[in-house]
Amino acid sequence: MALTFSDLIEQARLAALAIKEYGEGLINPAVRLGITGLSRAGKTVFITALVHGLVRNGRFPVFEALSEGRVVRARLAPQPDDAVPRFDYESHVRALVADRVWPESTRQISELRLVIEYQSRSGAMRELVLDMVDYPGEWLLDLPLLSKGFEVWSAETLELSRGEPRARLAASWHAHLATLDAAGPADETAAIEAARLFTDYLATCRNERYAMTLLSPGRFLMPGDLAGSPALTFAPLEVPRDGVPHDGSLWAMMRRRYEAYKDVVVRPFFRDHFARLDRQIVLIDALAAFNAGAEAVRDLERAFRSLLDCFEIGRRTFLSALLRPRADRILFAATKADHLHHVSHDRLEAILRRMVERAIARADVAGATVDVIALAAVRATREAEVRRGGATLPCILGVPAPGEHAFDGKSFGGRIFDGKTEIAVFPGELPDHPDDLFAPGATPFHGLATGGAEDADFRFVCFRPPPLETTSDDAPALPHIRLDRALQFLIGDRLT
Ligand SMILES: Nc1nc2c(ncn2[C@@H]2O[C@H](COP(=O)(O)OP(=O)(O)OP(=O)(O)O)[C@@H](O)[C@H]2O)c(=O)[nH]1
Ligand SMILES: [Mg+2]
Repeated sequence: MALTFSDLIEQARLAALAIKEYGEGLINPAVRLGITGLSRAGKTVFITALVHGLVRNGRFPVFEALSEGRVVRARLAPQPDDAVPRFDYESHVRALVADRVWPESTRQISELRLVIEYQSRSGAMRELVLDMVDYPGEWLLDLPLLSKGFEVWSAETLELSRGEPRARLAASWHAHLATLDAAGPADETAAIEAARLFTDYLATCRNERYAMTLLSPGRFLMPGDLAGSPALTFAPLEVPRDGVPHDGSLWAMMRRRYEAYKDVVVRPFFRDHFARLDRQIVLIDALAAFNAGAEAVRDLERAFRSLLDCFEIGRRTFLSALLRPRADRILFAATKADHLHHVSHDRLEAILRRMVERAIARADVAGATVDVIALAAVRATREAEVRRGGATLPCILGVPAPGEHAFDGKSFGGRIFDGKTEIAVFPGELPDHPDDLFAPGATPFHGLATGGAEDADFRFVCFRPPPLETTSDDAPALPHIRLDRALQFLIGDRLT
């Protein structure tokens, strides 16, 4: 692909950043940990639980530096970028631990720096600086736009919107689109209406019943400080993939805004937060997709493919290759594993491995160490065996969040949970063979998108965060599943 002027400027900026950080890194060894994940994947909870565990000496037996007693302390420190808000760790911990509610959806980018004081295996006292960034997951799917012009993006978005279940949800937007003349004069009212209907379509696709993930542009769903801005007033048009618009046409206007969106919103986000990572954890909530159905699972896979292609683009920039080692460890993590009995954790891992296997194959070639795990940053459930009709079902016990619907086995009752009562749930069994899930047109199970809740094979309920546990040395800690293994993989080697 030929380099455009914007690409060259971008590379020059990356060069300047890399040189600055290289100098800083000599004084203060830092690890920039990328916490990547789509909306609701569990990024904010992951960062909060990880920091809480490190600062409060949580129960992390697999995290060697801590279990060997070499971590002296971990403390929060002022972050490196003055222009980015601080991650509101204290409020998130208060919500999780004191109020036992989950943090709200993230609306803005934020950053947090943690300093781990530790003793190396040779006995020397050292510090490791860990920088983490949190952001709204919706924005992640803007990254694939960088390599696409308006016409290709329009064609792909329209093609996707013609498959089920999206076609049903796109009816109003499609009807309006049919009235537009792309080559006709630029019409602001038509552009506003098209953007509004297109945004409505994206929002409906995201609804938990359909749980579609491949939804861009990200700021349409989570505008941040751009709400109402003209940069968001565009929508796909029915135009040829390789066509060029006439000046003054609706097409030319939409194309200009699309490019402005990439320049003003997407490129800076990519530059500042993705092209400079040392380690990466990619969080994937496969269970929400299972609730919705097989089409949602395939959509999630498509979204990750297009995303992981972008990381390839990021890596190839010449200075990140020369001056700054790219992320040399990548962990793919299926989150919220506490929604399943542990007998299903291997299946969840196998499904995730199948979803990202192309990316894994490439990363192996490029020399990065890659692993896949199923984890729960915060474990909200316990396990139980429940006998029903002579059979023993592997169930989980937890307190459903207030407002969740009560159900019995597969049929929903009208009752709404009060947020206090503990229930036992058999969440369903994940498929044994991940390949069955991804074959086009396969319907290996039923989800909410195609029928009523009574017919759904899975129903992963939102449980309230758990009360604190007490560790062996009487410190209160948040329960988790394999958070320590994730930590060991991500930074264990930097604390030896
Ligand atoms: N049981 C359980 N639920 C979790 C866990 N992590 C996240 N969740 C659930 O998933 C929801 C989303 O988690 P967040 O951490 O806010 O997700 P996010 O990736 O920051 O989402 P955005 O801010 O929208 O991008 C939470 O409100 C919880 O309901 C976990 O470890 N266990
Ligand atoms: Mg968040």
